[in-house]
Amino acid sequence: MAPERENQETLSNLLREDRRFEPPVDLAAAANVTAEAYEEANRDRLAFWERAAERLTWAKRWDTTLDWQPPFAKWFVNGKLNVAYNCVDRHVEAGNGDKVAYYWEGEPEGDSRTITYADLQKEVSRAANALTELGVGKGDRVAIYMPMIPELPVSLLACARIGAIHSVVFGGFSATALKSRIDDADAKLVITADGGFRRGAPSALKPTVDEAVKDCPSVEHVLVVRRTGQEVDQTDKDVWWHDVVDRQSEEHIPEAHDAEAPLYILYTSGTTGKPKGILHTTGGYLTQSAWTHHAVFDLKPETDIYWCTADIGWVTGHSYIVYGPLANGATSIIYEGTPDTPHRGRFWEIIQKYRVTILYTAPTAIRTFMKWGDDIPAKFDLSSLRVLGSVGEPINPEAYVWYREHIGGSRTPVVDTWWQTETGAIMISPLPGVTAGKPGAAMKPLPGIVADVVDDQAQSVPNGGGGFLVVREPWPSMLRTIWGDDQRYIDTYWSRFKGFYFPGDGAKKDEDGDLWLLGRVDDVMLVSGHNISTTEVESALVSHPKVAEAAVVGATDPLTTQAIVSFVILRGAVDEGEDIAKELRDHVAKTLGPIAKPRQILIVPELPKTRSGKIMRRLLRDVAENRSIGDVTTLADSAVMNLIAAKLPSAA
Ligand code: 6R9
Repeated sequence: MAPERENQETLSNLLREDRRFEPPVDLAAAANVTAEAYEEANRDRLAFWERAAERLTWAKRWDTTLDWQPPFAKWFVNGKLNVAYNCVDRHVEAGNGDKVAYYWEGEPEGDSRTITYADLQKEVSRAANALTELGVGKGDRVAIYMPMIPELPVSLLACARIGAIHSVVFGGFSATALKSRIDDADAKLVITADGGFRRGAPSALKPTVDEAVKDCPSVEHVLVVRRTGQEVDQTDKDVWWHDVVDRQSEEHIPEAHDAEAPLYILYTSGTTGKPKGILHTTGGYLTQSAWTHHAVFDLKPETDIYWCTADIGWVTGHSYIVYGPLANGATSIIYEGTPDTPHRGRFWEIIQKYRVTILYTAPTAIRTFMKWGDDIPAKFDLSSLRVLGSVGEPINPEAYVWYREHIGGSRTPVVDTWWQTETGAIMISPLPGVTAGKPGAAMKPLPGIVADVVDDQAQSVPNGGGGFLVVREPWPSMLRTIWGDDQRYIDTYWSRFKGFYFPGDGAKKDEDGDLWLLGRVDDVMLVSGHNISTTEVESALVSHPKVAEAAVVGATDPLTTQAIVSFVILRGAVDEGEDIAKELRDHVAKTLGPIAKPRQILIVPELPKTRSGKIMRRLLRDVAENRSIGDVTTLADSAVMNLIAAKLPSAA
C-alpha cells in the first residue's frame, strides 16, 4: 500500500506537449455537433439533456427532467420507454429493417454473419419469449458469461426488453469470481456457451459455470449456446439455447419501462475489497450513451461503418457496441477474437474488408501495435478511416501520434475519451469537428457535463495546476448506486469532496485550461515531497524509441518516502553491454526533470493487465516492495506475474 497522504497537495505538472492537430475542414463543416453545443448546455444544462433525450422514442414523456436528492439522482422522472424498442424495433418501423446492425467476424477466418435490424428484432423477440418461458420477469437478475458471439448482444437486449436486469461477467473470469457476482445479485438465470474461440482453439466456458453454479441456490436455469461443439457435462439446470429460443415466436410486444427502472449491473473490481455492482437505469443511460456516440464519433448512420474493439463484458462494450450504436441505428463490427490471430494484421484486414470509418480501441492495443511495427498496418488499405477513438487509460502522447499517423494516415482526429463504468458514458473528450487535439489530453468536459480539477480542500486549481478530478453536477447516465449497498455508494464516490462526485482519478489543467488525466490517485507517487503521476513517467519512458510499454510504481524508500520503480518492455533486442537502464533513467530526467528519475528500471517481458487492458500497478507494487503478490483474479493472464518475478534479481 502507498503511504497515507492526508495532506496531498497538488500533483506536480511535469510533462510538456506543444503539438496540435486541427479538425479536418470537411469533417468540421459537416459535423453532427458544433461549438454551439457548449454554449447551449452552459445556458441551460437540463434543457440540453432534454433535447438529447428527445432523440429517443418515449412511450410516455417525463414530467421532471432531474430529481436530485444528493447523491441520489432520478432523470426523466415518470417517463416511460423500452430500451430494446429504441435500439431495434423503431429502426425497422422507420423502414430500415434491411440495414445491417452488425457485421460479426468470428475468430476462425471465414466464420462471419451479417445481422440486419430486422434479423435482430426477430432474434431479440425470440430470446425475450424464451426468458419469459424460463420464468424470468421484470426486475429479475440474469448473469451473462459468454464469448463475443451474436447471442451476447441479443441476450442483453432480450433482458432490457422484458425489464430483467443483466449482469455481464467477463468470459475470462474464474469460477470464484463468477460465483461471487451471481450471489451478490441473486441471479435467477445464467446465460453462457459451451465455449468460445481464443487464439485459434476452442476454449471451454461451461465447466467454469458448472463449478460456479453448483452452490448457487438462486440460479434456476443455465441457458447454453452451442458455439464450439465441445463436450459439456449436462446438469439438471441446463437448457440449450437452440432448444428453447429457436422455437419461440419471433414476435414480442415490448412493454414500456420506467425511466428509472434498473437496466443492468456491472461489477468493477476496484483495487481493494469485494467487487462493486454498479447499477445503471434506463432513460438517462440510453440518452447519454446514444448522444455521446453521435457527438464524439460524429456518427453518420447512413454511411459510417463503426468498430469498437472492446469486449462486451466491459462497460465500453455495453455503451459503445450495444446500446449507443444501436439506439443511433449504426452499422457496427463485432469481432470475436484477438488482434494476433491468425496473424498480427487481423485488425487492419477487418478494417480493409468492411471499409471501417470509425475505430474505437484502447491504448494498450495501440502500444502493442507500435511494438509489432509500422510495416504491418502499412500493408493494408486503411483509407476509409475518418475518426479514431481511445479509451481505458491515459493515452501516451507518443501512442496518440503513432495512432494518428500510422492508422489514421495523418488525416483523422483522435478522440481520447475519459469515462468509467460508474459514469456509464463518455464524460471528457474532444469533439472531432470542433477541437484542436493535443496528444495525450482528453481536453474538455462534453457539453452538459460539469467537471473540474480541485485541490485537497475542494478548491478549483488554476490553469497549470494539478489535483483531483471531480464532477460537480449530476449527469443522465451516472450510476444510481452500488447494488444493495447505498452506504458504500456514498462513501466511495461522494464523501471525499462534499457535494462532488469523486471518480478516483488525478488530473491537471494545462495553461489553456485543457484537461489531462493522470491515472488513479492510488497510483500517484510521493517522492521527496512531490506528488508525481505514474502516467507522466510512463509517457516519458514510452517516448524513448527503444521502449514499447512501461509501468511505474512508487516503492517505499527510507530517504525519499517513495522511490520510482519502472517496469519496461523493450521494442526489440538490446545489445549486450548497453546500459539501457542508465539511458532510460537519463531520458526521463531530461524529459520531466531530475525529480522524476526512476530509482530502478526492470526490463520485463510482459505487464500484468486486466481484461480491459489496464495495468495492475498494485501487483507491481507488491513486487517492488518484496511482498507476496495480492489478488490476481481479475488479471487477463495470471501467468504474467511469474514471468515478471523470474526476471527480478531482488526488487527492493
Ligand atoms: C471506460 C472505462 C475507468 C478508469 C478511469 C480511469 C481510466 C478510462 C481513460 C482513463 C485516462 C482515458 N480511464 N478512460 N484514463 N484517459 N481516456 O475504462 O471504464 O473500466 O470502469 O475504468 O479507467 O482511471 O477511472 P472502467
